[in-house]
Amino acid sequence: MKRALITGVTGQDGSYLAEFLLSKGYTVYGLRRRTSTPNYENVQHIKEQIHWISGDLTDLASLIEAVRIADPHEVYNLAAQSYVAASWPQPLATGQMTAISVTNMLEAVRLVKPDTRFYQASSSEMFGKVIETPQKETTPFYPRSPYGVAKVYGHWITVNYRESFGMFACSGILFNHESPRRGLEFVTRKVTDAVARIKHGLQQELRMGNLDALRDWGYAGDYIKAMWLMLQQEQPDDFVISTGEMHTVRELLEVAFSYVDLNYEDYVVMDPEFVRPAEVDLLLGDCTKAKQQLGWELEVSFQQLIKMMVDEDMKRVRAEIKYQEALSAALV
Ligand code: NDP
Ligand code: GDR
Repeated sequence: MKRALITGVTGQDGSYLAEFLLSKGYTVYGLRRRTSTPNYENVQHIKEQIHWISGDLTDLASLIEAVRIADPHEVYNLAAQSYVAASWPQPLATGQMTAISVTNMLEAVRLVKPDTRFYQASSSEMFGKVIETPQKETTPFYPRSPYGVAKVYGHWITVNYRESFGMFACSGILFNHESPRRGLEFVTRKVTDAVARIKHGLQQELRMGNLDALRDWGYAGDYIKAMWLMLQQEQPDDFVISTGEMHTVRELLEVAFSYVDLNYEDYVVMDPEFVRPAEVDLLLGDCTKAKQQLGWELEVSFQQLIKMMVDEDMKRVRAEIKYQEALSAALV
């Protein structure tokens, strides 16, 4: 039976990956950091099946101990400060959590169990400013945020450990991927949550930034399968994972609002607070290599993804309203 250690297991990708690996019969170890309020929302349904290990990405000793306890065949390094907009006000914390932490995790593996297969969650944000489109494994990086810069470090240190120490270390360059478990500050979820709240009369407007940005949005449930496939190959390598289709934020608004018969123009308000100091105007991935070498295929389209997210947010908001009504009735 294979053992996997996942960092970032409470996040969007970690929760889908844990489900997927459990369904394949893996023993799953999850690293969790101490927080004042425990956050198990994404993994509540599989919480008892995960072997929890306490640790923090910025604390090498805790990572060494995590690798010692899990004795893993595979490590998926997903944990990071993952919100691009937060990386300008917190550039040093982002550097620690998104860049240096990768070396911490690689060192923990190298010192305790160097034959472990290692996956690094790299990002299309490394491409940043458009140099070539569509972007593929050989496209030069030109990051446009402290987050993007940190991910470039994480990518190259992963390649460096592969080439220096012969470790089975892969870097997955994943384009934006979303789901009903996406954090509420990311644009897709911010929009689908607002659609549900506006439809139920709980919100009157939606304050947004740059509506012209173009993104290549896929479904997280499809993308975590690519992570696993990378670690099942004979040789370690780096792969772009994307849909090969891009849409503007404006199109996202159109799809989400019109799905519940609303017009986004009646609700969206431009707010400079959500405009970034430097923008990545366009991301479009070419994942030919992953399709050919990994046999990876996409299952959920952009339209299906956004509708799935609106459906889930509508359900959640209805449940919240019912709960509030029941609570008020009980207090009367
Ligand atoms: P999330 O923000 O949903 O999850 C991040 C996870 O990292 C959470 O479990 C969080 O724990 C954990 N974490 C953060 N800081 C620390 C720390 N110091 N020690 C231990 N754990 C920590 O991200 P996603 O699931 O969306 O993304 C997964 C990875 O993939 C990230 O590295 C992200 O940068 C990268 N990526 C994501 C893409 C996407 O479109 N989703 C695209 C390309 C790359 P807690 O619950 O305690 O906050
Ligand atoms: P991104 O995702 O920065 O691409 O990083 P995000 O959803 O935050 O932004 C996408 C685009 O939408 C524009 N935008 C807004 N974004 C947010 N969050 N809120 C707004 O109100 C808003 N208005 C317009 C942004 O300017 C941007 O162009 C995600 C993260 O998951 C990273 O961790 C990951 O590495 C990359 O995707 C690939």
